[in-house]
Parts: sequence; C-alpha cells; structure tokens
Amino acid sequence: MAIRWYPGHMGKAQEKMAEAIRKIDVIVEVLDARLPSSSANHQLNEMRRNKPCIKVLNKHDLADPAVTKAWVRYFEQETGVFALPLSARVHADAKQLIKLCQKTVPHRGRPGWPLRVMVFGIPNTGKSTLINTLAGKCIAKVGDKPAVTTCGQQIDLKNGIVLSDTPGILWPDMNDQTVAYRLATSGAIGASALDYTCVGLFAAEFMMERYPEQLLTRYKLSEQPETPTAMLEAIGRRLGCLMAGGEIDIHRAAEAFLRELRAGKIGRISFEEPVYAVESTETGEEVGAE
Ligand SMILES: Nc1nc2c(ncn2[C@@H]2O[C@H](COP(=O)(O)OP(=O)(O)OP(=O)(O)O)[C@@H](O)[C@H]2O)c(=O)[nH]1
Ligand SMILES: [Mg+2]
Repeated sequence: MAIRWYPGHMGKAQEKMAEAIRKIDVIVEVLDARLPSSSANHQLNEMRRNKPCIKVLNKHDLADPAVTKAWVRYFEQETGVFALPLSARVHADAKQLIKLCQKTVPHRGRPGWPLRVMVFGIPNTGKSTLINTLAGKCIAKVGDKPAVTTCGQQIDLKNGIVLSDTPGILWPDMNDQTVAYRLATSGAIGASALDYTCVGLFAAEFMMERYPEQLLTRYKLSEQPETPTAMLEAIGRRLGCLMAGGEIDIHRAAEAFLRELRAGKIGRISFEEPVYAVESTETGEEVGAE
C-alpha cells in the first residue's frame, strides 16, 4: 500500500514558516537520528535563505552510535551546517545546543537583540520535547504520535534566546516509498495513513537483513525464520497476539513489533547510512565512494 500523508495544517504552516524565517537567526533542524536523510524535509533548502542551520540528530539514544558518528561527519562537510547528536529530554544535551547556537550567531543574544531560533522538522522528531527541556518546564504539548503541534508558538528563554516551536511538516508528493516506509516505521506518519501489516513486514525485512541478532535475542528465537511474514508470525506468537482458535493475529503482531522497535526495546537501530557522491578522477579511478 502506498503511503501519503499531508494533513491540511502542514501546507499552511509551511507558508507561515517560510515568511517567519526572514526574522530568524539560526534554524535548528530536528532530525530523527535513526533516519537522518529520510527525516530531512528538503523544502527547508528553499526556505532557509542561507541562514545557519544546526542539524540536531535527536533520539540519539535509539540510534546505532557508530552510524550516528558517520552522519555527523557527513553533514559537517556542508558550509554553514553543524550537526549535533542528542537526546531531547537530557538537560546537558540541550545546553550543548544553546552553546552551539550562541557560537553560530555571536552578535545576537543581548538585550534588545535576542538570538532568534526556529526549531524545525518533520512530525514526531522531538521538537516540542527539546523546547520543554530548553525552557526547563512544560510549555509545549508533547505526544507519542505525529502532528501533536499544529500551531507554532514563541518561547522567550529569558537568557537572550527566543525559540519558535513549529508544527512538524512533511511534503505533499511522497514519491519515494522507501523513505515513506522508513518514516512510517519510525512513527512520523499518522496511523490513519498506513497499514500496520505492510509497515511491519517492511521493518521485519530490514531488521532481518541488518540487525538479525537483536531480533533473535529479543524474541528468544533459536534461528531466523525464512521470510518477513514468518518472522512477524514468530514475534506474534512470542507476544501473545493470537485470534480465537489460536491463529496468529498478524496485524496485532505488526503493531506490537513496531511499538517495540520505536521504543528501542530491540536495541539501538539506524535505518540508513550516509552515501557519499562518487567522483571520478581523470584516470577514471573512483574516489569518495562509501
Ligand atoms: N527515546 C527518545 N524519545 C524522544 C526523544 N525526544 C522526544 N522523544 C519522544 O518522541 C515523541 C514525540 O515528541 P514531540 O516532542 O511531541 O515531537 P514533535 O517533533 O514536537 O512532534 P510534532 O509536534 O507532532 O511535530 C514523544 O513521545 C517524546 O517523548 C529522545 O531524545 N529520545
Ligand atoms: Mg510538537
């Protein structure tokens, strides 16, 4: 099943943000550290107006640490871009972000000249959580589902910094369905727009290829089942997702598996690694490939 999800508030929010960026000093783009490419909204490149951008790789606690390091190196190749892995609920991490914002725009942050920071990203990446940690209190509504914030708000941190919380926005044409399925696996797509069984099968196939040991350990399996369907059935059996008569309820199994995967119960997982462009030298030798 093809995934498309672009609720009405997103288009309106994007127009407002494109206008508001004029009066912003630095953009904090909150990415999901498990899928830093798929969770990047490429519309930001057009909206950004060459403003400095800090890419926060949030939910670092859920991602494969070695892969996150590779992403930081990758992002920092671009001029004017800084990358910072963090967990939005951790105060020490949030403080690091404040320091980086101040370092990036040193001429702002004085009385009458606040440092104006826009927190931007797709749904459910942890923007509002980050704002609450930075503010030291619960100002923005947080939820374990996408599109919790539908209207922006500004928060004065009273330390020379003014933050804008923004609604998570996606893009209308979700042509790349691998991206869409990674987003759905991570929890960035509304439940009404997806079929849990299809997304569960996608996630099971990925995990069987990339992190088979974690699956075997979590679900106490002695050997890997041959197909993603058989894997979901084995997980469903383990988690007690049964229908009357004792058959496995594959839909419930998929839902339970995704819940566990998203919560980090199967281990620290990254869904994608950086891909470097391949350049050819005059001799035809390829360099820079990874
Ligand atoms: N494990 C983990 N969970 C996090 C982290 N940051 C946020 N979350 C959780 O992610 C979910 C979404 O957080 P929000 O702050 O509401 O995300 P948002 O980006 O504001 O989402 P929208 O308003 O829907 O765009 C919540 O369940 C948070 O508790 C993190 O660093 N690690
Ligand atoms: Mg929010």
